[in-house]
Amino acid sequence: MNPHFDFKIVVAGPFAAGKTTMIAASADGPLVGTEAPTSGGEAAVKATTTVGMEYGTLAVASDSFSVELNLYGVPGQERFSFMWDIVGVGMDGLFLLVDADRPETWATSATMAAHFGALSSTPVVVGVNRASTRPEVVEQVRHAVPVPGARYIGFEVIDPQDARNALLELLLHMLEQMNDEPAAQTSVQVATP
Ligand SMILES: Nc1nc2c(ncn2[C@@H]2O[C@H](COP(=O)(O)OP(=O)(O)OP(=O)(O)O)[C@@H](O)[C@H]2O)c(=O)[nH]1
Ligand SMILES: [Mg+2]
Repeated sequence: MNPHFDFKIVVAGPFAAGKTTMIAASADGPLVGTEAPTSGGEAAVKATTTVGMEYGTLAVASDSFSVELNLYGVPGQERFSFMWDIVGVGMDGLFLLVDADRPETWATSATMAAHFGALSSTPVVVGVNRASTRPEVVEQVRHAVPVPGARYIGFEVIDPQDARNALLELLLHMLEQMNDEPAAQTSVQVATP
């Protein structure tokens, strides 16, 4: 029987970057969420915001092992930032979201990367939402949100296939770091596409 691994991935990023949308799109089942109505200026951006933590899972298979990715979303709003420390305990990888269309939020993405980087030196993928066909924006983000050792990808959080592939990129990054060798030959796919 193939070995099985459980990994904890934290999905972080500024308010309205698309964290909840990404976990809902990529998880195997419905996510466990903590949405509440937005208030103040945020209400003009969207109707609800994550106030606690959200959780979903994604099963991944390969020829030689199986993996359960446990996806934990954190609130983007600074006033809930104490949750970042709580949710970050024991994380194996960080997926940091950046919104390609709101460069005014990029500094907040960088702040969050530094916050989680201080908690743990796990592998990081910086996912640039709304940038699957805009490599030039991904390059801009690479400079504006510098995260040592991170991989940068452009994708769409609302596209389940795209969101899952982005998470698989982080998984490969994590496996490489575990084995200290390139995982280019490792083929992983979602267990139930
Ligand atoms: N059309 C479109 N809408 C998007 C895309 N990405 C995000 N959205 C929308 O942008 C909003 C993102 O909201 P959430 O997923 O709640 O963002 P979040 O990062 O979880 O926000 P907080 O938890 O409140 O910090 C939602 O209204 C999404 O439907 C995209 O690529 N295309
Ligand atoms: Mg959310």
